[in-house]
Amino acid sequence: VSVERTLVLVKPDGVARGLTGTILARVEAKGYKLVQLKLVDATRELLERHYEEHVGKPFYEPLVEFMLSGPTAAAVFEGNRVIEGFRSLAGTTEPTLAAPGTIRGDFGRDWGLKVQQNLVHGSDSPESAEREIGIWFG
Ligand code: YYY
Ligand code: MG
Repeated sequence: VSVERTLVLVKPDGVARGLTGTILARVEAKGYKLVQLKLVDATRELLERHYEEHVGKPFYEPLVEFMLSGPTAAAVFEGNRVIEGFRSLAGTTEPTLAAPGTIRGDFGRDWGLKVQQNLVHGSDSPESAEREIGIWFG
């Protein structure tokens, strides 16, 4: 087995729509262990660090503005291959294309160009997970 930790965010759209518990419950029901949890009013500084790899891309500024629009639920989950496993639960980035049965596929609205409103974030590698958990939980 390969026990990992991953950062899971329920983004401001998910919190505002009252889906925080529903989303976290799916991850727990899969068998992953919730090890940290808090509600965060993200700052621009925090988001610049979190989305460092996307600085300069066309969607970067709207993404940051969206993430500043309300609180985010930040969680750390632990489990065997949870990094890949959570991304599989989340579904692909664009909610319209995300498969039914995934978080984004079941709850994501078609926001047209507002791809950033896709409910959740999950770390994409062990290195990203360690970096992102440090940013959100210190
Ligand atoms: O890891 P994931 O969240 O699925 O996608 P990323 O490529 O890391 O992009 C981060 C975030 O940026 C994505 O969740 C939505 C937003 N975004 C966007 O608004 N427009 C794009 N063309 C690509 C990503
Ligand atoms: Mg990503």
